[in-house]
Amino acid sequence: MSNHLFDQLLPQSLDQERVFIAAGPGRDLTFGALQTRSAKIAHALVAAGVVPGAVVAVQIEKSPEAVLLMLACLRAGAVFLPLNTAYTAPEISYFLGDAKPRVFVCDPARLDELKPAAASAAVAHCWTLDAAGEGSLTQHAAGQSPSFANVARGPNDLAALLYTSGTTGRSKGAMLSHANLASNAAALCGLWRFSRDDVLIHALPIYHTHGLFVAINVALLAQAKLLFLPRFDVNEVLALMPGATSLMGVPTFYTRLVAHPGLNHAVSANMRLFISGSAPLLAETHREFSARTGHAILERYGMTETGMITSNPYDGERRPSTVGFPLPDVAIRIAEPATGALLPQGEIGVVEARGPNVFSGYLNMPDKTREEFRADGYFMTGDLGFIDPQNYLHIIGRGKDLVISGGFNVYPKEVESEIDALAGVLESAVIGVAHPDLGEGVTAIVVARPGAMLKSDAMLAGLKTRLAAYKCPKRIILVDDLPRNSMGKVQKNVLRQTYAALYTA
Ligand code: MLC
Ligand code: AMP
Repeated sequence: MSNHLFDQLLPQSLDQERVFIAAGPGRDLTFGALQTRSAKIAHALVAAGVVPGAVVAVQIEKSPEAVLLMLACLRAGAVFLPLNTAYTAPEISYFLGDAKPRVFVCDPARLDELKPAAASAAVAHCWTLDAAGEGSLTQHAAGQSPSFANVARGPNDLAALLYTSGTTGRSKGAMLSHANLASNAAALCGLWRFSRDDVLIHALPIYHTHGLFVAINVALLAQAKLLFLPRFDVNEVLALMPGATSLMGVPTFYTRLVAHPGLNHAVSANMRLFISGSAPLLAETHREFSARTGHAILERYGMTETGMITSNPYDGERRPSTVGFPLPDVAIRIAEPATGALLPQGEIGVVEARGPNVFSGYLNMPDKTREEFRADGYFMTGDLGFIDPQNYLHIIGRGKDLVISGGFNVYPKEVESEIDALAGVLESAVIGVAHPDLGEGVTAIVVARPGAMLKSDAMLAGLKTRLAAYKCPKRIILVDDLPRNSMGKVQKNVLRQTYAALYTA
């Protein structure tokens, strides 16, 4: 039966012996193994009561088996919900409560800690999978048949649920359909000329759009090979480069590569393409990378809700500080944020996008969904930008209060709420401050209650039990009061100016 996305990613005719994921001795996955081993997992899911449309949530380390699980979910008609491995138990509790998965797969080391969250969300099965591919999931799959009749799924059926933090503090589950993912993968594969000859260094996490759908789906469509690293390590990436053709990364990958003496023309001679996205790439990094390697980094722009929206060209000029042109079938426009009135080319406004890549809405949040779409179907990204005379899109800031640290989004409101809940805190303001490694560093400006003695270390320790480590402030600054405008609103722009040189001075 036809399964829209899976049939495109893994047609039956593939060369079964070819390696898709190279992940070290004994861990490689061939295209044949992708079929047979994902079939076994799909049977295990169905046996656990995963019916079409049911959610399967996972918080697992990166491994080839995690990719098999994603494919198994597609085949079983389930909705795959990957969660950041850094999330704490309170964070997981929210996601499980909102998405109500039938099965939750977590790391065996965290099973005891996370079981109560699963129980209170009435999750039927809590399974485990570790970085080595071991766990109860593997045991459930072991005795199953290596062939599976895929559940029929059409273009509009949901394939994945990805949470993005909300400006109000509550994370929103973006519902992504088979067609959203299939259309984006096909567009990128063509645009970036991926083929069977490609060997892509995969050092990104696989719980976000970038590492999961951009990297894995494009490589699958092209029948390329992935060199799978558990995480980004600059030495390992440089060591793999002579045997690879391409790299996808967040800007921090590139600033770290540029800072390494081993980056040069020789080491990158076999590479054909370096792609950057998820956060702004500094023009300076772009230029230095070119000077050191002869390669112009190709910067593209996207979001969880939309997949990729624009990309610099493969053949034409890849312009620093721009994110290029809309993908085929994707339309973008610049509008006045408050009224939605369209702005003339060159003027700065909110970037809006429409196309087959754009999600269908946020789970359980019809009002929020309506608020973020215009009546004619354009999605308001919340990013501010303009289109230059040569039609390149420039992202120059964000209308939304958001910090992007090393490619991870952190919503200040969520961090402020947790800080404000700490004993002795009167109020706080969280801002992003230019950071040489992470792009922006999460920074908290905190006011104590009268008479309270606050200590940054103790505050951080408290925050780490509640918030994923990447959301925790890199610095906490104690002040007597926060700057406010005449309406009483905290002036974050003043704080950003005051602390602009915090990490660079
Ligand atoms: C890790 N830490 C971070 C962090 N990553 N802190 C702030 N920001 C980050 N991004 C914390 C750890 O918790 C740890 O804290 C300390 O920093 C050192 O951790 P590390 O493990 O050594 O860090 P490292 O592995 O070097 O990670 C940095 C990184 C990684 C940049 C390589 O964060 C990364 O791979 N980022 C990619 C994010 C990504 O995939 N984004 C795509 C989103 S999709 P402690 O306290 O324990 O010492 C999207 C759409 C689109 O945006 O367009 O693509
Ligand atoms: P996420 O919600 O994690 O998908 O993050 C999406 C956000 O990342 C976008 O709304 C942008 O703010 C930002 N982003 C992604 N790619 C780029 C880029 N190339 N330049 C600037 N910002 C980017």
